Amino acid sequence: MTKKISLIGVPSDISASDRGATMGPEALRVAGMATTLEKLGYEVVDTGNLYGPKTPNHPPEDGLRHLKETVIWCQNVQDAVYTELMEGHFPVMMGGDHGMSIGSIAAVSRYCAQKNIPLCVLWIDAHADFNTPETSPTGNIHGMPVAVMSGVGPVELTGLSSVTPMVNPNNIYQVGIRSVDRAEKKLVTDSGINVFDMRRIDEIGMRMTMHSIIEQVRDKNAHLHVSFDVDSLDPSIAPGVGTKIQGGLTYREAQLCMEMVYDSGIMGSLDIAEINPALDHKNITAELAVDLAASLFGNHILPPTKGTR
Ligand code: 4U7
Ligand code: MN
Ligand code: MN
Ligand code: MN
Repeated sequence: MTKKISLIGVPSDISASDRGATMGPEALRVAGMATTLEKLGYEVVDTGNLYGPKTPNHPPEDGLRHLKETVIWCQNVQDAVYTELMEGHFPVMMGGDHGMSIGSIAAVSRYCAQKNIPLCVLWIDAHADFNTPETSPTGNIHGMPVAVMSGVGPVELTGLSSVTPMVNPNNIYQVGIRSVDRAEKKLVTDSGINVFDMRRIDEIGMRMTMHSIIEQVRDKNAHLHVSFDVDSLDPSIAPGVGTKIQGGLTYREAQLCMEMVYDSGIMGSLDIAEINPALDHKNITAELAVDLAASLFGNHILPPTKGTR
């Protein structure tokens, strides 16, 4: 992993239902994102916040809310992320609602095509985010990015990258899932994405879950993009999110997930999405996200001992 990290703020709630994720990047800064990573030995540049249209709060049109505005945000994210990747920097997107990942993954898909390496995505979320305008109960585009990157959805979004689909659905790995809408279920099942839902994590544990995912990504010699929706965490430890679903990842499950990703050495880019400071208490959700990000970048309790893991 490169030692140069570029923080990119995406202060948008354009594709969410609740307002407030616009304040997510600042909450992560206040929680010490840059200094935490610097202490781990990285050179960190905070590139500041991207700009985009303000949230008009319109109802859905043809099953989509704020499509035009979301496209502009995602184009801006795509440009910034592609530039950082081509510079050899590790981009960390500080969201912002999860719609921004359409932009970041569009960029990563172009970067991987350029370098001729496969792309895998680790999607850590309570939700499958596989809705389409036809299935979505809300029309909110933050519930659609996994479908879009798989090539399913409005062409304004699926066509944002020159690579289609942006990611082969067999290369998408979901962890933490526990809320899939009625009509979304069939799409998820038919898509071929790999879903480790909460029941499966209960049954086999986080260690086997991550072991299995990491082995597969390693075999594919792929770039791993990690997209971390903080609503994957149990709402008792991460209340600052719009769509709280009980039965989420515990503190230790989440830490182990991040620690194992770091040890694998395969992560190449990261989104931290859906922190909503308007719904948080004393910034604890952003602080937890920074704590977990530290593990993703190598903050071990003790240095790993050979042979024990
Ligand atoms: B998030 C929802 F209906 N499925 O599509 C939808 F329950 O990025 C929620 O994972 C989507 O936070 C949540 O609107 C999107 C809803
Ligand atoms: Mn999400
Ligand atoms: Mn979610
Ligand atoms: Mn959410």
